Amino acid sequence: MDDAVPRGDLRAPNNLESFWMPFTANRSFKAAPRLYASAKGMYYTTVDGRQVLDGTAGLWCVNAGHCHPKIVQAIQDQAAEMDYAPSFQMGHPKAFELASRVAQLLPGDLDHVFFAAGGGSEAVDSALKIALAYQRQIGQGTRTRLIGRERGYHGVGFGGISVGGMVANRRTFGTMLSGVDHLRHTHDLARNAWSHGLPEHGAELADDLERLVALHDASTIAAVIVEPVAGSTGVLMPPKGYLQRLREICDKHGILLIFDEVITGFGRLGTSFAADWFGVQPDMVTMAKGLTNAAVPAGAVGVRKHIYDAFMTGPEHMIELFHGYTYSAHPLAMAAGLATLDVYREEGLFERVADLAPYWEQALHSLKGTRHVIDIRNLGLIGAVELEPIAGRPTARAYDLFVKCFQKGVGIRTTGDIVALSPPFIIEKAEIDRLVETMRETLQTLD
Ligand code: PXG
Ligand code: PLP
Repeated sequence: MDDAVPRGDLRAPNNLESFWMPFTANRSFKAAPRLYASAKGMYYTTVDGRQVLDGTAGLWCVNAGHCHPKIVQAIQDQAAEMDYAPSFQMGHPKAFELASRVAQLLPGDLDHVFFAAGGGSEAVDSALKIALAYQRQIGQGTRTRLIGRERGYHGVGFGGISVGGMVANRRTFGTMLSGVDHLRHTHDLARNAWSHGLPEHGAELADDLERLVALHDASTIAAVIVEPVAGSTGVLMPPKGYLQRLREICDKHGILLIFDEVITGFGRLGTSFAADWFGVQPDMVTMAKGLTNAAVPAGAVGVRKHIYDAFMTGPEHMIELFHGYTYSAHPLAMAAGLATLDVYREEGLFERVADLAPYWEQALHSLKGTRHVIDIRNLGLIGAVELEPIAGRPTARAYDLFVKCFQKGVGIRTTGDIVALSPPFIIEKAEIDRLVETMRETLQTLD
């Protein structure tokens, strides 16, 4: 801090210290910051004027590419027309418009949409609360247990970390929600390494749900939540038949199935939702990220008709669900969402993902045999390159790769010793080549 400016003075100078950065090694970052100043299409520009190819669509969210003129315009117009309107006992037209557009896009009778505010974490919290309230609403109030999966990521709210299964996100935060249990994860390099698309082995891991039913009894279980494709933990594809089996077991026992589609929703696999790609109908879908192309924070839960209907019973003047956020259905988010859905359709971006997926698969798998690489995974425009960890120094090798690629103008993301890739859908084949070649040549030079 500049001591010449006293505390409480609005002219405080800029410094890197005050911002406690999320999910960041703050001290390393502040010693050698990586700062983006602007973005357009596939590229960020750093504060020192370097272009960086965005291999991760921000954090899996800028599906249509950065600063799309149509989305920018919609947000600017909305900010000038109406900055904010409450959604508690009031409304504004774009919220209803976006809900019906999203409902149309969702599979089957997922025809109602609840808007969260900030993103996926709030969407997940909302879905878990709706699941519990629904069971009570239909006279199944003993069903209070929530089931997640090891290695799952469902954001950082207390609900999300409770059903989530990433140890570092949980271990320092006390007891979290009670009455939660977890399915085993499906990662199995011994049987499934080098799979193209879905792995062959592991559908039987869905039977873990039967084991949990035998342990706790179905009458205590409200819902199961899984990512159809696990992202944050390092990109784990569901084994062939796994999600179908999970659906069957949920049906058998009256358990709601929630797909957390925060990263898979809005075209990432080449279909509107992963539920479409897998042909499995969940009871609820959580979404965020691609909903607004990340230009304004927003999250939502898609809900099947019978769930919504179950709440529409008591006296009509009564609030049916005591849940919502100040910024649920925020006008800027709704405007951004409507423009985003227009862009996806007009530019055929989901189809583009489906068309690019085979090229993406070939390009990524060409890294087989490259130094340190022990597995490669792909589906739609998602990719993962798993590295052999340095003995005694987990994550160090992947972090090194990330920093060196950034210096070469290529943005990748790592989690543990896994590189996770998820480019905007507008990526060109030459840019896929550059992403892969930069990783290949950098990996050869790493310890
Ligand atoms: N569910 C899933 C499946 C997610 O992937 C969330 C919930 C939480 O969303 P918010 O908007 O509250 O962050 C997510 C978010 C990464 C990465 O690098 C992934 C996420 C967020 C940040 C980084 O894998 N996923
Ligand atoms: N904390 C306080 C003191 C509040 O008054 C509110 C909302 O009115 C909240 C938290 C919740 O904020 P949000 O609705 O933006 O999640």
